[in-house]
Amino acid sequence: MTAIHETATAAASGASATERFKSDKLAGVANTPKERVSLLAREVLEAVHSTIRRNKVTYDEYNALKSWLISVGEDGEWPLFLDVWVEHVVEEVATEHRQGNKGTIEGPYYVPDAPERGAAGSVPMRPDEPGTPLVWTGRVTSTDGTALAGAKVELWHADAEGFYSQFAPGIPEWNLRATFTADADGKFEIRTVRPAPYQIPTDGACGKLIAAAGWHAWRPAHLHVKVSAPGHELLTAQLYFPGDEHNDDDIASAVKPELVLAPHPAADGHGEAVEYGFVLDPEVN
Ligand code: MBD
Ligand code: FE
Repeated sequence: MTAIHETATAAASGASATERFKSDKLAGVANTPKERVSLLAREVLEAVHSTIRRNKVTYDEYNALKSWLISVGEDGEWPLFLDVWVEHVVEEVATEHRQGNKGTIEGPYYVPDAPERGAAGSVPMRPDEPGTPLVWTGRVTSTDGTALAGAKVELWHADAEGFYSQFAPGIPEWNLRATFTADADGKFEIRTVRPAPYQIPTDGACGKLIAAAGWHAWRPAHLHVKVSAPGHELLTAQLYFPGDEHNDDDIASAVKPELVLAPHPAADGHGEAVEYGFVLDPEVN
């Protein structure tokens, strides 16, 4: 299509994602006992060893793996690889105690501090932003039903061609990214456009694995959100659209039935409207 898409390479998106994933993440595990590090590292290695033994992995296969792992780093695709094939289980374990909203994985393309839009407004978009207009109304409550006035709803999503601002080149900064603040009743109203199904980059190391294994590279169309309120657990989720052919075979295994929206034609005949609210779990101290 345009030059924008010719330059939206895996290496470019990967480099941005790697750059944005700050190295200070190690601070959070500074007090981890050696015993736990040893246990986790040993179990992962044992799983690799047993795969090699069971399947009689050859030197050619070992060398291909080694070369491929090197290229994951060179292409900046560790964030993509981990978020697509590992994060969903971490999310499952981290949130299994919750009574409130289901969440799902964050993925590689969140950027904090998106422009503020108050309780109601339009996300930043280009004047000719392609895609069906979508008006989304909802309410943020605690598990006991109380409205969470002032709750933050951070939204980010791909455009109608599957590209994320700040990661694909040629898209204005903050395009389709915004922060909303729930009103006194916990309510918000978001105007955006429907995103497209998303194909993860196929020209880098992750794409090589997908092609070599005969998998597909698709995620269903999705809206990403982080919903937060004082005294409550941060909810990271994605919302999906009914009937998307990839809802049942998301490459990132991140779809849950509770996260599928039910949009309907807007009353003014212009695009679609949808209602979806969030229930946050109080923090346990
Ligand atoms: C995405 O947009 C995404 O949400 C995930 C989880 C992985 C790759 C791209
Ligand atoms: Fe995404």
